[in-house]
This record gives sequence, C-alpha cells and structure tokens, in this order.
Amino acid sequence: MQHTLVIFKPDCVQRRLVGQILQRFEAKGLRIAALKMIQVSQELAEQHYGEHKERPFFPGLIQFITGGPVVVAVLAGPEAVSVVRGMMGKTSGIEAVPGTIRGDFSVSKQNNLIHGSDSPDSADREIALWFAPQELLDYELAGQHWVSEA
Ligand code: D4T
Repeated sequence: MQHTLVIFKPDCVQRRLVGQILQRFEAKGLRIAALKMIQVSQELAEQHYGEHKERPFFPGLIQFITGGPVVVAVLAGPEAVSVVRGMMGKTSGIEAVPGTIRGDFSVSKQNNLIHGSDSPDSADREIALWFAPQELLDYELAGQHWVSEA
C-alpha cells in the first residue's frame, strides 16, 4: 500500500473541478487518507517546488500556486504514486492524452490543475511538508476486498 500527495491547484479550485477530479480518484479505488483546503504560503510553495528554483518558470509558478486556495490530499492504494501520475497525464495539458485529467480539462503547462508526487521518495517528502502526521487517517473502507487484493 502506497501513499501519494495530490494538490488540486488554484486553477482547479477556481474552475470548480475539485469534486469531479477527486471523484475520479475515488472511483479508481484510491482511499482518501487526508484532505484539507489551504492558502499556500510563499515559504511552502518554494519548499515544495525547490527542485525548480533555477528554472525560468519558477517565479510564475510560485505566483500561480500561491494565487488562490488549494485543496491538498493524501491518497492511498496499491502503487498509488504511479496510478495517480498515469491518471494525471503529461505536464502540459496540450500534450496530455484525452482520458487523462490534464488531457480532458487543461490546455496549459502551468495551469495543469493537479500535482501528484513523482516517486515514493517524493511522496514521503511532500506528505511530511504538507501534513502533520496526525492529519493522516488510517481506516478501512467497507467492501475494500472487492476493490483490491492488498
Ligand atoms: P507537478 O509537479 O505540478 O505535478 O507537475 P509535473 O510533475 O507534471 O511537472 P514538473 O515537475 O516538470 O513541473 C512542475 C510544475 O511547473 C509547471 N511548469 C513546468 C511550468 O509552468 N512551465 C514549464 O515549462 C514546466 C516544465 C507545471 C508543473
């Protein structure tokens, strides 16, 4: 069982797509382990996107992610990191394949609606950055044995 961090970015909130996209993850069989809405601080944004600090799009990216509230979640399930990445599609909504979240709802590289951790190590780092340990709930969903064997 893996955990991954998903951010419903400010464009997702403003476009009223949070429910629809969260629904896709639930329908897939992932469990919501944590969920909250926050206004991202400059500091948290810079920590989260630290690896892109030298990239030309960094200032715009920080302005974008702090430009309105986000909804942030921890999703749990078998291979949750790659399952979520696959559902998101390519970074650019223009290149993302129809059927993926970005492929269906985005025509932008920056305004690409959601973030998902890109590896189990990133997921651990990002979950610790965005959530206090007690915010993650470990519980069982009824009928889980009909969803997956793990
Ligand atoms: P995130 O990290 O938001 O899930 O997106 P990706 O994992 O798909 O993409 P990324 O880390 O390469 O980029 C992080 C973030 O920066 C924005 N971005 C990216 C941008 O505005 N312009 C660009 O040229 C690139 C490459 C989009 C996602």
